[in-house]
Amino acid sequence: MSRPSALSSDEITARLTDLTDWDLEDGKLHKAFKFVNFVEAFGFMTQIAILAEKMDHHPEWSNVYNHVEVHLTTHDADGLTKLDFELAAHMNRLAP
Ligand code: H2B
Repeated sequence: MSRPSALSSDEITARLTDLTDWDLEDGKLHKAFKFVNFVEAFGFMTQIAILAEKMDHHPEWSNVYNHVEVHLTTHDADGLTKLDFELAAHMNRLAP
């Protein structure tokens, strides 16, 4: 399957404006989610894990109790691609 190529910094800046509460950290898309408790946080991660596997595009993330911190990048492209923005949009959609 062909993989998308890395976006330019102009494209990244433009796409970031449509993405609520995400920023860039070390060149990766970054957001810190907070949920009411661990079950909500882990439920979110479970839904995203199923989507990520379908997309064949996987997040870098960590969970501590009700916090989920996410970094998105496309390792194959050595940068950000449209897949990172698609996965970020799914996360915004599924987080309460
Ligand atoms: N996820 C992310 N975030 N970046 C990738 O480059 C990537 C991936 N590549 N998931 C996929 C898997 C690749 O390794 C497989 C072989 O398609």
